[in-house]
Amino acid sequence: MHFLAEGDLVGVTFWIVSVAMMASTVFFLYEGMNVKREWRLSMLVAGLVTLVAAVHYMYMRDYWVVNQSTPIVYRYIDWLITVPLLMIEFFIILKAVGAAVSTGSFLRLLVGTVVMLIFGYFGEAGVMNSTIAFWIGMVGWAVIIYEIFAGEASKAAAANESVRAAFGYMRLIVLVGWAIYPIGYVLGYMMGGVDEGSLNMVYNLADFVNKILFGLIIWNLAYNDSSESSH
Ligand SMILES: *C/C=C(C)/C=C/C=C(C)/C=C/C1=C(C)CCCC1(C)C
Repeated sequence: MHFLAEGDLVGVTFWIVSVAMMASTVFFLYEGMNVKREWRLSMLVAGLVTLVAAVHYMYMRDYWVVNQSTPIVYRYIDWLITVPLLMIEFFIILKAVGAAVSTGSFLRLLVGTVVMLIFGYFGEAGVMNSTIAFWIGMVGWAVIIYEIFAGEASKAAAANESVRAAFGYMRLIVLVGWAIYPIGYVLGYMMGGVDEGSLNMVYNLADFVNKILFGLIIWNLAYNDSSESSH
């Protein structure tokens, strides 16, 4: 049997995030029952993101505790499911307020996501040169940033009073919160100055911000919009 050791700081961060993901899931699903009908799907998806992450974090935590090395496969399977779900949120909140965005816009986000993650995986798993993989992955992220800051989805959000602020915070997370991952990658694989433990703590912190805080922003939007109209 392998249990978490007192001195395993990285293991402790895996543990904390796995429990936080579970608790957030309950919170999002529970609150989803109290908001206006239009916001229920957004809350459900926020809860699915943290649920999927909670499951992977249980495995990643054990993998780390036993092997003391990066659970690359679990990490990327998790991202491959949760990142598209986070992208879908941009469209669901627009839809909740009746703004229409084309499927082309959504497809661009999806393609950007897949390119970013597949090449990130190739780089981390040693399938290809980590620097080349990194730059191709960066192009994928750039496509996402363009779409939500200057593309169709951003224009639809700008034209709508009730989602404008939340959309702004959500895309700030994609710009700033998401930047933590490539920074960790550069430090861990390209500059060689960071060990696996530190890289995992960076990724764990990033997941906490980008999944839980992101969901809380959506909850805040849904909550305010629901209480305004309840009287
Ligand atoms: C919940 C998980 C999230 C939001 C994961 C996001 C992951 C990224 C933004 C990864 C980005 C990367 C690049 C932009 C370049 C290549 C290396 C990656 C995959 C770390």
